[in-house]
Amino acid sequence: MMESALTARDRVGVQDFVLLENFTSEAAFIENLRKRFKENLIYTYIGSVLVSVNPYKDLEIYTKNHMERYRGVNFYEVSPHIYAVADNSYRSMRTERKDQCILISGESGAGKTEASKKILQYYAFTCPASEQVQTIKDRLLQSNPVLEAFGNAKTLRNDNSSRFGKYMDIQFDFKGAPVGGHIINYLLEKSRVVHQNHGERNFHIFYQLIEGGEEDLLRALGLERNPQQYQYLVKGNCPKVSSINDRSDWKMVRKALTVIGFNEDEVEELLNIIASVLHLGNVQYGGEEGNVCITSDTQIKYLARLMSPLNLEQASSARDALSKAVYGRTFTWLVNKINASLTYTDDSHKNYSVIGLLDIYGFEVFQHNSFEQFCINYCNEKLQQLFIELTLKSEQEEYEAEGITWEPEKFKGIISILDEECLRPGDASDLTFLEKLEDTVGGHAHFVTHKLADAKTRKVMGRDEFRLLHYAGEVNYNVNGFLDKNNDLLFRNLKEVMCMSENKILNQCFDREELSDKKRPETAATQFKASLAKLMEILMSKEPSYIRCIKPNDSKQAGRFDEVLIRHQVKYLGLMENLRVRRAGFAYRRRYEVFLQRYKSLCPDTWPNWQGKLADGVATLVKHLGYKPEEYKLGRSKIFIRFPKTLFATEELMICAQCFHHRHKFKPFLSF
Ligand code: AOV
Ligand code: MG
Repeated sequence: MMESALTARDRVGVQDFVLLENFTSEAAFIENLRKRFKENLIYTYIGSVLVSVNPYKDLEIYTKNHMERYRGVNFYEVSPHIYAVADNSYRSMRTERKDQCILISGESGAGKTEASKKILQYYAFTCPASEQVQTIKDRLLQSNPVLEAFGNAKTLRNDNSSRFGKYMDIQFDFKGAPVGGHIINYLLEKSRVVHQNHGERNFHIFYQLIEGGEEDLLRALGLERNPQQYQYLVKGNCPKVSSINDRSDWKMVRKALTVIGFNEDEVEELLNIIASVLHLGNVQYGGEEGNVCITSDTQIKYLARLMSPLNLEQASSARDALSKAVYGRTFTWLVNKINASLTYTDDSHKNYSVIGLLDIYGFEVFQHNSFEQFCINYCNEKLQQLFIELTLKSEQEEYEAEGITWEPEKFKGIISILDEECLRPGDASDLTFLEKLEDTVGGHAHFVTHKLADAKTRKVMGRDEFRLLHYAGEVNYNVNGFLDKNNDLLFRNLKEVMCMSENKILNQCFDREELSDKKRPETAATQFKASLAKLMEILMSKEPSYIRCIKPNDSKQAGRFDEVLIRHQVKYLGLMENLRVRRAGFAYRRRYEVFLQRYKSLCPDTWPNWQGKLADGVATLVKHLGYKPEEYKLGRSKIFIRFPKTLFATEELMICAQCFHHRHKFKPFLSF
């Protein structure tokens, strides 16, 4: 039924925070998010930045019809959507001939991976295609289930948590067709292969294979259809997840591998590796201290010979190091294989433009945080820093004054001390690393340890922990295992065995040259740091768009808007500063044709179509609307409006007109 403009806004809020009357009020900001969330309007803009709140339920807003609706349409003509961001980047790439990137950020479970998939689907559907291009489109889409199977896992924060960082270039030819792609992966959380915290799982692929693999296949791999049989799958005591169907996922992954171009032999070799890791995990040791042997006789014999001179702990950790290396390298091999399948060979298409999609692992805090969380949170901090530099520069000082940033440079200090301890012969240990940290960064306001803490903090810190105050919150890191994980070493003789493997994939993963290389390989943290520095360069060379994902609650539930949690994210994502920057200067600018198209019905002289020059049409229109000279300026191709209230008034006129006269002729602006 008819609804006045005011009640419409009351109900669904404003679709661009720039239109908020009380734009400096955080409460008003959150209230607007809440209203929209209640109406299933999960997307809202801050200018061109898209804020997205995870609905935790399937919404009917990703259909082909929706994709059609956003194709080639200007940002502000339709309600906020991730498709609008995708389309806008695409059009900028085509018209301005500048490479684009879409940066998706937010904490673990906020919806980054889903967002990146929706963008890819949008391009696959809306971009032109020939037969060859169709193959690339299919492969681009199918790379997701494969990489998720091998690189995602259930954590306490997210049932499908990315355990690696991913940057994907989509390459477009001069016709705007996607002709190729390239993926860069960042530090996979390999430790998950051998250990999972309570309530978490190993990587999806293990369960998919065991639950979904055909009888013959499992027999050939010597696997039983019961995850509880495998040491590497029981640590988290969580074999089943209600939101995950391992069996149907298996079918999907199996098909995806074929689309990507795996032949039967390659699939077999890949699965042999996955099964070997499970078997390896079941290798148990016994015997006297200092001379243990393998007690499970069905297991691979060579391990006995290789690992006997070790004590129980050393033997187990050598075994686990092998499992991690095998899995980690296989993952990288998989990414390379996908990249090869996405390489467009036609020379005439060498000249392409690019849209890059960044989907990293989000900021995360657990009861127990280790080296992996340190790296993940460091990565998030870097990305946040980039966002501040590129969009909030004018507000940076205030932002820092609020105490919510900590330059990622500080991490470098921690990483170099960690490296020093890793290289130092003698008594270096996780605890000496902690002591060194106390000596060197101990004075920093955002760093504290048990020894340095005040009485209150000390109560919630272990003696083997250090605490960092990140932009997104405080995290206690337990130093246990930091040195080993950073060293990431594998016994030389195990490497030798892997080099001799008949499995073609393993053979490519373990290169003989590595054995003769005398140089010590770079530590994990240093490699990661370098790869992130390169990533920042890539991102800086492109025109960025931002999607800021918000997690509405900690229980993965639909419809629950946890205000405390959301306020925290609004704060640390810098959304209020973002809004302030947008509002500074002319709040609102729009191209003449867009402005005229939208509001032409409000003036008899411009309705139904303005025949003359666009600028004159806009001038006629605003005059009719009673805009005062100080309220606006006409540029070469755009109108600039100084005060949002002017825009409110016009928008409200529009909504009234829409309600009373042309309801179905216009796309609503303030209502969905
Ligand atoms: P993340 O990528 O940000 O976390 P995901 O994209 O995996 O988070 O989202 C987590 C879960 O939230 C998904 O598995 C969906 O169930 C749900 N979800 C997210 N976005 C949507 C949406 N637009 N519509 C419906 N459901 C959604 V992490 O990888 O853990 O940092 O590291
Ligand atoms: Mg993810």
